[in-house]
Amino acid sequence: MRTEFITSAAKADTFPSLGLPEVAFIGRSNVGKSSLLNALVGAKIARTSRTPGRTQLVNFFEVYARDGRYALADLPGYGFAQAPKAVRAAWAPLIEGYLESRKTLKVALLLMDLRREVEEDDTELLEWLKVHVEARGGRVLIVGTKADKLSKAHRKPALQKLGQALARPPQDLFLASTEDREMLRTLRDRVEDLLLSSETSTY
Ligand SMILES: Nc1nc2c(ncn2[C@@H]2O[C@H](COP(=O)(O)OP(=O)(O)OP(=O)(O)O)[C@@H](O)[C@H]2O)c(=O)[nH]1
Ligand SMILES: [Mg+2]
Repeated sequence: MRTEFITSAAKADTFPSLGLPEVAFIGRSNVGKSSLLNALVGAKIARTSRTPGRTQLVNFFEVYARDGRYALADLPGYGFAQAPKAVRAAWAPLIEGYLESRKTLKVALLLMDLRREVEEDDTELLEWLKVHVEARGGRVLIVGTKADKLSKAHRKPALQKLGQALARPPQDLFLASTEDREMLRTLRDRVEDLLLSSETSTY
């Protein structure tokens, strides 16, 4: 598996036309989007940071996997109160522009920190994903991140609680930790299956 950085874009009209099925990493600032992307492809290719709200662009990558090629989109995080007003104001149109225009978006990963409660902006985002992604036949998976920060016994219950709060079925819920190969493999297999299987892959 090889991954290449394609480009960064600040506006929908500069998003690249890749002609590949795409998976997007979406979620609150600092939830671990860039880290999970890196862990899934096994390369330090997306920039991560301890300071929330750093990624204010959509970053596109191309993956050459055993079963085919696909694209990854690392999106900027939302819900960071300390971000400058201009940054917060730019977020919604950028994400909505992405969701509206990205016809190749097959899988949206909505990342949620397992240790946090679901908040209003999370449910609002899920509504956008239903309207833009699911309505077009794409899939939305919920990923509970930083599982390593919880004891083993608390992981599944925390994930189930997330699923209930967001009203999503158990088969669409995944645990993730950048340190857990088994979790990463399970998630990657599911995502690649959705992206590359003949029924959904028309690109
Ligand atoms: N313990 C643990 N820490 C993690 C994990 N994933 C990410 N982190 C940490 O969480 C912080 C934020 O990670 P990022 O991947 O930059 O988060 P992001 O969602 O891309 O953040 P923005 O781009 O700012 O929205 C970093 O300090 C990471 O090291 C994980 O699975 N386990
Ligand atoms: Mg990031």
